Amino acid sequence: MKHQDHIRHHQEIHVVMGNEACDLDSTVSALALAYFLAQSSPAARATFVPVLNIPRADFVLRTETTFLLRDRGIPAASLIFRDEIDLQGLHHAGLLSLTLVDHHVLPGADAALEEAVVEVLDHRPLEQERAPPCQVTVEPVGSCATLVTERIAQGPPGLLDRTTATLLHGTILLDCINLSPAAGKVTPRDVACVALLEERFPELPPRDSVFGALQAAKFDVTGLTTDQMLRKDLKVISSDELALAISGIYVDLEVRLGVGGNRGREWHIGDTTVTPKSLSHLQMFLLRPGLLQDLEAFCQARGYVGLVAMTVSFNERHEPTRKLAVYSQCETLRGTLCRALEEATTPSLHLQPLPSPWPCVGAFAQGNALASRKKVLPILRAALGGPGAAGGPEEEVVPPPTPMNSLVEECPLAQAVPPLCPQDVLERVSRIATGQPPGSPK
Ligand SMILES: [Mn+2]
Repeated sequence: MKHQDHIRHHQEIHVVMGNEACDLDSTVSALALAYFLAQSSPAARATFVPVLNIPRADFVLRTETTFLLRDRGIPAASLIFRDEIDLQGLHHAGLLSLTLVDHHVLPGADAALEEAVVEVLDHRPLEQERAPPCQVTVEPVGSCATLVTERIAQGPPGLLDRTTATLLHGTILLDCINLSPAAGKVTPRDVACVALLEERFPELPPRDSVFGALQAAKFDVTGLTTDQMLRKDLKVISSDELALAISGIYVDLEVRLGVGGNRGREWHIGDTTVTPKSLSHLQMFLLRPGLLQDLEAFCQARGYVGLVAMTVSFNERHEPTRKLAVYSQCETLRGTLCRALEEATTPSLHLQPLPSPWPCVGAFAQGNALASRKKVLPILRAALGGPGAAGGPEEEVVPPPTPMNSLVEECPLAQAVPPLCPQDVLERVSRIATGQPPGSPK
């Protein structure tokens, strides 16, 4: 049933929705909880709908999520994205109940939906109190999927199926860095939930391979266009008149390994001859076919005066190497930005100029590898000038940055691809989507 029909038939819609970053935790928490609620709620009065809180066009950027759902046989076509459902309209018609997972403060644009919130499941520090009857579960665990797992485990027996368990298991492992205490994210409740899922479903793949595959998928940009690569981990800073994009760049595994059309190829940058094996991540990015046209189109479409691209890679000892490139068609601005980066003292970036294949791109090795984008942003903001630039707003563009993690270098996708499966997931998701109670004939 379409939601317009719900309005016509006065049928209540209960939406379960994650945060606007729509990371794996938000997605899986929404899917698993909506499915559980649909199965466990007594009357089929409401239809439970998991909503992914991004436009469908951005889903391709959440590569760890697309990987896990594809692997579990859940097609993107069965999902419902934020730009496909009129929550305000449903709410105005008095038909919306809203459960928030993996966040609990609605963004300003959604303030009108506040009255519809009936339940919250979140794992970040409580910023907003809600009065009963709204049910609030806010616990400092590593993953919201842990809270969803606990909730399902406390419910009627037999409602946890293998697909849901696989999704929750993978999400907790990814969020809690494979339950590594050293990473500082895992709590005893996350550990207990992973153990519970493994006990109920002994056929779940080993933790290391699940984590490795998800971690690799998160950073894999194979198949993304340059525009999508630039949007995957994008920040924008602006002065009164100018906006500048700063993108973390991840590199295509296939290109890095020199497979496909790149085997045996070589390029000339300045006096240097490079092959795929000797290419740095930055060079690989700069040598993408059609790069200059893509950069220009990217900046023009969004009103950016330029772009700073940053790469990070890690050696066997997990030590980072950082490089950056400054692109702008405006030579003056490009010069200003490059100089500001070269002359910065708080901190000094220790930049070494690198040969660049393009005159409108300045390329540098960043000797101070500890200076992450967080440290580089204020330097660029000051260079961009204009009143208020020093403390100006820094707009985080959805999706937010993918956290850097040295493991990306060592986890080829080859690991752990569990067998593809099941019809029942498809069916189930389409049941949730079309508003049929579980188990009812199609
Ligand atoms: Mn989360």
